[in-house]
Amino acid sequence: MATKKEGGTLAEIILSDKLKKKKIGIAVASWNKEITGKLLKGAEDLLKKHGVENIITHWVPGSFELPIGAKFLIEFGNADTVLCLGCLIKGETDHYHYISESVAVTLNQLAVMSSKPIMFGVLTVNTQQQAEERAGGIYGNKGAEAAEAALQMLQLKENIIEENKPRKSIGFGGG
Ligand code: DLZ
Repeated sequence: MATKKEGGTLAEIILSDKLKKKKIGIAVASWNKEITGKLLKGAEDLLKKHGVENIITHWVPGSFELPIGAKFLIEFGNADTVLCLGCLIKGETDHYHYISESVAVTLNQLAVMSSKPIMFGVLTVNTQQQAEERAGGIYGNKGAEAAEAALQMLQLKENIIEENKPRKSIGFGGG
């Protein structure tokens, strides 16, 4: 059972200038483009609302190619985070299961191995209508939610780095 998302958790957060300058990569799948285009728009609108301008977007053929697209964006595009946007609609064969499982697992591995937030903004639905409902319809826009989660994770990373910076001792001599 899907739940409607009530408001964004980032609504009250003002991003620091440092966070606003982060490079946001977006890998978006061309399959089901009428849906993924809406996810992309939702993500871009949310990022711009928070003052994030450094966005690089690249299209990949289908959701199966999102992990390698994300890796390219990190390794060669120097992205600080990557939003992966796709739409898998269940068909008559098992194709959907192989792709969704492998994409979810690989994106998480990539995030953990690179220490960079990689967002799973991939709809896995049974029908076109369910996809529409999650791409700016009654269940919100999962592209915008992926963007919001990325900002939250970048903020968390910065907070942890800041908290663990070695402190300069004032030092009163005496070795
Ligand atoms: C082949 C395929 C199928 C059947 N369905 C989808 C889909 O619903 N959503 C999607 O993003 N991609 C689909 N693809 C394409 C695969 O993701 C991939 O691009 C091809 O298998 C080539 O590797």
